[in-house]
Amino acid sequence: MRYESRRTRRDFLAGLAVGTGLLSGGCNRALHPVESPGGPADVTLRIGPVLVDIAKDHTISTIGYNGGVPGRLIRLREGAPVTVDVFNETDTPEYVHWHGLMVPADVDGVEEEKSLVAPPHGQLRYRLTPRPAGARWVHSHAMSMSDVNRGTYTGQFGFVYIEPASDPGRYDQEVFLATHEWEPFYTTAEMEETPDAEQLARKAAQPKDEKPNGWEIGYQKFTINGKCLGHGEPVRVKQGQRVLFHFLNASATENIQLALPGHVFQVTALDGNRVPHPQPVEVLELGTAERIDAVVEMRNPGVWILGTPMDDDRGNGMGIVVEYANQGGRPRWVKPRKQPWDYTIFGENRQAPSPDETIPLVFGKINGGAGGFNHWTINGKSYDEKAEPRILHKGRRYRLVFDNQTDDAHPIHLHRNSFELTSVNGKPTAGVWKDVVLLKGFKKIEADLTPAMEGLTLFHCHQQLHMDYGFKLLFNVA
Ligand SMILES: [Cu+2]
Repeated sequence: MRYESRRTRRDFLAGLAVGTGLLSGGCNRALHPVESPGGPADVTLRIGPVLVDIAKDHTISTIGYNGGVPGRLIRLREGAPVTVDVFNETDTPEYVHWHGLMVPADVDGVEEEKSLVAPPHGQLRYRLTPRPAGARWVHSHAMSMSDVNRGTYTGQFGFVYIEPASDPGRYDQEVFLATHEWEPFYTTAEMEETPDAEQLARKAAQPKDEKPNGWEIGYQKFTINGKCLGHGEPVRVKQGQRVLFHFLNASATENIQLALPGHVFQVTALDGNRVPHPQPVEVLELGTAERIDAVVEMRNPGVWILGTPMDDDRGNGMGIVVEYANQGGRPRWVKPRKQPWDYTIFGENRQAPSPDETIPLVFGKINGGAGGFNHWTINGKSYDEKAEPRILHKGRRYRLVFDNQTDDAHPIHLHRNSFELTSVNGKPTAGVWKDVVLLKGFKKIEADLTPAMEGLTLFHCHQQLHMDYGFKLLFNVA
C-alpha cells in the first residue's frame, strides 16, 4: 500500500504534538531533570503521579509515563539497539512491559519471567533491540488484584512504533489513538454481547454452579488519548486525504468496538503486523491490548464522531471528533450496522502447515459468588508460581488450541512472540500474525507458535482481573 507523501510523518507528529501534548519523537532528553550515570538514554520512562484533565472540570489522579497519559509516542528503528532508562518515582515496585516486542525475558518487564524490576524511588537502565517493526506498546505489568489503582487500570501506557529497517514509510497523515477507561467500580452486572445460538446452547448446558458469578468491573469515564469525547482537540483532516490510524485498546478489562460513520476502515495491520488481505470494515473490534492499523479515505466532508457504538459508553466519553477543514456544526453520529468481527477475512484461505506438536489449552472459570472474585483455570489449574514452567523447544512449531469453556470473552496474550492464527471457530486461516487474540465465550481458536528466543515466556489473559486471579501459564523455551 502506498501513501501520499506531502509531509513526512515526523513533520506531522511535530505539528500534532502541540495540540495533544502527547506525541513527540522517540527521544525525551529535554525532560531529564536528573542525569543518569553514563549520560542520557535513548528512551526515558519516568513513572510518576500525573493529573489527567479528561474533561472540563474532571481530572483523574493516576500514575503515568513522563507526565502524560498516554505517555509520549516512542519511535524506534527496527534492529537498532537503544538504551532505556526507567525512573520509578512511586512507592511501589513497577514492571514496564514492552508489549509485542521480541526481547529477552530480563527486559520484557514481567515478574513471572524474572525480569528486571524498577524499584520504588529507584532507577533501572538496560539495552534492548526493537523488533519486529510495527505498532507495539509499553505498559505496566504490575499485579492489581483487588486494587484498581494499580497495573493497567492506571495511566501507565503509551504507543511504541517500530519503523521497519528497510521501508521508512511516508504518510499524508498518521494518527495514534489509544482508548482507556477511568473510575473503575465493582459491579455484579455482566456486560455481555448478544450471544449467538451456539453460545446460548452451551451456557444452558453448563452445570449449574453452586455460586453465582463474582465481581466484574465497570467504569464511569471513557477516553481516547486521555480525553472524553468533545473535550480534546479533534482529529483535523482534509477532503481527499488518506489517514493512517493506529488504534490501541489500552484498557485494563474492556473489549471495545469503534466506528466512524460515513467512512470505512481499510484494515492493513493487526497487532502491528501486516495482514495478507487488507479489507474494508465499518466497525473495528479490539480486545484489551489489541492494535489495529487502518487507512481511512476522507471523502465525506463534515464533522463526525469516531466512537464506540455503545451509546452509554460514548455518552461517557468513548469517542473523538474527526473534523474536516472548513466544516462546522455539531459532530454527527450514525449507528453502524451490526457486523461481526472476523479475523479470517484478513487471512489467507488455506490450511497452515501441520504443527510438530499440539498443546490443548482449556480455559475454565470457578465462580466467586457474590462479593468474591472468580478464579480462572488453564487445563484445570490456576497459575501456581511454584509449578515448573512448561518446556517448549526453539524452532519447533506448536499448535496452541485455545478452548474457551466459559461464557466470558478473553483477550489471550503471549509474551515475546507472535503467533499465527490457523483456525478461528472452525474456519481455517493462515498469515495473520498476532500477540493478542480475542476469544469469545465458548469459542475455539487455534494459533501456531514457533518460539525463536530462549527463556521464560508468559502466556495470559490480558483482562487484568482474569490474569490476576489465575489466568496465566509460564512457558520456558529451551
Ligand atoms: Cu480473560
